[in-house]
Amino acid sequence: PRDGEGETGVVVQTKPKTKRPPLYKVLLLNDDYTPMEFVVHVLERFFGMNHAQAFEVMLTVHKKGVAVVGVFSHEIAETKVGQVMDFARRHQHPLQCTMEKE
Ligand code: TYC
Repeated sequence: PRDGEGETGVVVQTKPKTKRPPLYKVLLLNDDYTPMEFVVHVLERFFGMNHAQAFEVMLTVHKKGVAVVGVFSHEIAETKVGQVMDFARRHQHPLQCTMEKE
């Protein structure tokens, strides 16, 4: 019999099953129109970065096209994406923010 199976054909619990919830990366995408200062403000406002960190991450997105700006539970990641997309739309900037499973 396999580990934990005994002679009954029934698999009993082998591992303690405390599965951590999956995590999601929140990504910020570059574009040609959103002002740099606006992106810095977004990173400070929604991702708790200080000005220097925010400026650095903004420059990374500007140069590389995309960067991970945070890793969160599904619910928090969805909230962050929604907040950024809504804020950008209200200011008529084409800034894009997405999430993907880590
Ligand atoms: N590329 C933009 C510019 O030159 C700045 C920018 C940076 C836009 C990061 C979006 O996620 C972004 N004004």
